[in-house]
Amino acid sequence: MKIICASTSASEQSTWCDMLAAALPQAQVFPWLDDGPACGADIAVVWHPPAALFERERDLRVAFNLGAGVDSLLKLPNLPDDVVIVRLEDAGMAAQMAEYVAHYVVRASRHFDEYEALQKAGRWQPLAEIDRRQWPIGIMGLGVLGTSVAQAMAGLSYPVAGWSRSGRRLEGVQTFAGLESLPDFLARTRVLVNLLPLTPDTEGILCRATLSQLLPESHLINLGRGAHLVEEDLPGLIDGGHMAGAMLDVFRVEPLPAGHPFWTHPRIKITPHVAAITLRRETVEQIGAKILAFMRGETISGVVARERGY
Ligand code: NDP
Ligand code: OXD
Repeated sequence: MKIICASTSASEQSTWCDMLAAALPQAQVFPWLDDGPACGADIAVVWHPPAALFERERDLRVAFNLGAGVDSLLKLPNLPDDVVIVRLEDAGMAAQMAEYVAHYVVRASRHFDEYEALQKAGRWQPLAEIDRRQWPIGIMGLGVLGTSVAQAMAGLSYPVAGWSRSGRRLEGVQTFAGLESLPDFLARTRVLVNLLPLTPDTEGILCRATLSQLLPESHLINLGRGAHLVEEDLPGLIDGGHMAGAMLDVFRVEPLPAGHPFWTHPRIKITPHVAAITLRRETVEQIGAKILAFMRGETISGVVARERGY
């Protein structure tokens, strides 16, 4: 069994190689080298690999993505049709996503920003009690991560709805299916959480036309990909008073360029694509087990449907 590992930096790559070699002692593990020879790998483990990988390594049967989103991998021009693409499923990311959303919603709905300001002013002043009916949360994408967020927020008694292609059902969550139901889903939502994969169908889906259908004083939490959001549309919706604020983890250009208006907008909070970090131990455990199952000819989960784009 030969595995080639390609990641975004030499040090990242060498950590993944060491961990994969320790988890799969029967495998030969090779780091990607820009000017190296082909190593005849049948398996690739990758995060944003160079396009040349799939030109040089002609024996590949399967590529395991070191993340949940496969948008950049599927865009590689020379990705062979017969290489199976497998994405990461949860591996510790679902709990992180739930924490991220809970942090934002609880902070906003329980007035924690105002209490911070009151403390600075030396004032003891209880604010209005929470009315959870005023905080309907809508989650776009009810997959592995969206489901975790939906269950966590429903567990905190917020009204939760989820929107997906198939309209998959989830106990305690109102579900909506497909484009025709998007207006109804948006019209009942005050906190919109995006956990869609980036595909030709979802690019630019967070724009003036959709965001202006949200309830007044709405909030956006974008955790999917930067290209889901038409970035120019957001500040105007907030400054105009229709939206109350946003928390963004992903951007069209990452790192977010210096001088970008999001850096300084008073009602936009940003984090540097860390909403759910790939956890090394859980990831190697998952990919290691799937590699063994794949090589035994077993069916594995997380195989990407190329025609759907996720
Ligand atoms: P899944 O594949 O498990 O779930 C995707 C969900 O999106 C499914 O419910 C699917 O519907 C729905 N969906 C896809 N296309 C459409 C569409 N056109 N219309 C409506 N619904 C659609 O993915 P994950 O939950 O594992 O991950 C989601 C995304 O989160 C990743 O693709 C990645 O971009 C992002 N991510 C971001 C991270 C960060 O740190 N910011 C970390 C990890 C992931 P259906 O159920 O019907 O198939
Ligand atoms: C992912 C990511 O897709 O880190 O896993 O964004």
